[in-house]
Amino acid sequence: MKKITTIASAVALFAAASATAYAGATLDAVKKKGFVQCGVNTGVPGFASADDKGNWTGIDVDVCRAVAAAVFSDAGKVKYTPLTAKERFTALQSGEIDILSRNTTWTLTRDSSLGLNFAGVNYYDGQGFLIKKSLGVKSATELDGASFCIQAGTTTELNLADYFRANNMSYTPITFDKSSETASAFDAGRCDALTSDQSQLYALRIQLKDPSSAVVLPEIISKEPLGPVVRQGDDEWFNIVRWSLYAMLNAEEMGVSSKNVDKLASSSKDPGIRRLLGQQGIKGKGLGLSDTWAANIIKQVGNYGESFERNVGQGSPLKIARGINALWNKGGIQYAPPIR
Ligand SMILES: N[C@@H](CCC(=O)N[C@@H](CS)C(=O)NCC(=O)O)C(=O)O
Repeated sequence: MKKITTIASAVALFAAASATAYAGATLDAVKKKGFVQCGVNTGVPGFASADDKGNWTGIDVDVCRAVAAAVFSDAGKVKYTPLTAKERFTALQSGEIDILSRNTTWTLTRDSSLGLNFAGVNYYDGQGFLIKKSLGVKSATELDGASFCIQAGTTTELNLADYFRANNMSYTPITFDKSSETASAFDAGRCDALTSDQSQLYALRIQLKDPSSAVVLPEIISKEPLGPVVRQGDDEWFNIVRWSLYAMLNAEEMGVSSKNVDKLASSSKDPGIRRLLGQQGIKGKGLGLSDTWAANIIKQVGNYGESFERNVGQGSPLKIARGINALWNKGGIQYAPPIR
């Protein structure tokens, strides 16, 4: 009995010691190497994709850029690691990347037993279906017996199984590791339908040989809150990632954008704006950052609305409406705690 107690307390001590040793370690390591290593997807337009010069853009990429702007006053200090759905969590757990910002759904399992922490939600999504127009189907409930092109290692796989079981229908999954493979298999007619987060369906559809040959069905069968993820055990880094996103949301709410941030920093008398831009209040102290951490994010990356419109909204080929991703006071559910 005594032995068991000793082993148990040794384990507890080890856990406590490693948690303590880890606090703040990521920020120190990131500062030392001079960049943020960010895990992104292998290419989903609007979320993360690289041009032929290797420049990455997308709403997920903007989270990485925001953190770099907060830490280094330079949004360009990011290196990207493209990851498939199956590879992403190991890359974060092993320390290969500092942040995973890859259309990743916040779930209980991932937030707890994988040893990870979700720092917020940068896009509220839900799972949908893309089908060939020629199938003549109007609703997902008519898809009994259909085959689905689907990506391995995703919540998509799990939700599809739940949906078909709940509706007493059968289906055949055809799984792939990369979205490009999933999309070309669908294009080549290897499956009746493709299912993924709805935003990604729009991104995949524009990559088809004939985008007008496919339609997105109206059903949304799940909740997919997508957001940046960090390792458990480093609260300082977790806070930096979480508040980098919150700074973008608060900036939109206060009407502070990349265009007016300099002017407002020097002339605004609004106490909320002054706190956001490091003119008064706690400034960068709580996060261990410079006083202009949020101003740097807004100037170099933009506020949340600017990032949304540029990457997935009206300024992008996807033209996705803000919908539930509008701010809480504009009919949506995007909401950030106050900076004070
Ligand atoms: N949000 C879901 C799905 C994420 C996912 O991996 N979706 C695919 C479907 S398009 C994707 O982004 N693939 C990009 C890639 O292979 O890099 C999850 O977290 O499991």
